[in-house]
Amino acid sequence: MSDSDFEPGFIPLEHYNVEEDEMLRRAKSFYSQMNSRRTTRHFSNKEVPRELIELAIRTASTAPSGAHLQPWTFVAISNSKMKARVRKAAEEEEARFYHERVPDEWREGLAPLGTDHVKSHITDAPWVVVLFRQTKRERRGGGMAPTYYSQESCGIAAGLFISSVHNMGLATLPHTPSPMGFLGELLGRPDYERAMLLLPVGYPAEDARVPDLERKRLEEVSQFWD
Ligand code: IYR
Repeated sequence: MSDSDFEPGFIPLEHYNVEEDEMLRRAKSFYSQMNSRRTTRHFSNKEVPRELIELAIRTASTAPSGAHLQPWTFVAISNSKMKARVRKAAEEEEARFYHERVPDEWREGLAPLGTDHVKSHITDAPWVVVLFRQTKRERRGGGMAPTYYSQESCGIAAGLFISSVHNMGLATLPHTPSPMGFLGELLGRPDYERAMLLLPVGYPAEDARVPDLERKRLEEVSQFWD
């Protein structure tokens, strides 16, 4: 098939063949690498070059998305004053959550994680990245139009961001201060963007700890119809 056989707007897929035993080797190696990822709340304040954060955002932005609209904005903050303002506002919301709003069964579910309203990771980590989901987009001809499957699209992008950060040897934590409206206000985002995740990125602290948790077995998370 020559290039001219393609419909306008299409180009040939660049795909290279991988032998099956090499596939298995790569699949095992990637699984092992990802299985070593843990979420910690303890970050060092050691600096991280901006280029690494840019690469994590570029990687996240390779995610497939509804109608290829890429309905996300990653706001990366290293400015100490802004991190302090974000932390203060997040802690105010979280204090209300932990002291007033959290239902008993949710409190039970959180107990093994040892979380509370104190969010030191926001000022300890050298970078805080906030993922905003775009519920609308600017239309080429002017005016606004919807985005499609933006939750799914941003969820996939977040997964790629987390994988990229882990793969480069740094740590991150998907933090969900609730409600998150304050982030759009503080960071000056348009009202059609909704904050979805706050991700501190940095080196884990020397004495970083993680809860002693296990992952579900394959049989618990899958069903096969061979
Ligand atoms: N947003 C709160 C509570 C919280 C909720 C879940 I679900 C977690 O997995 C962890 C925390 C907080 O960030 O502390």
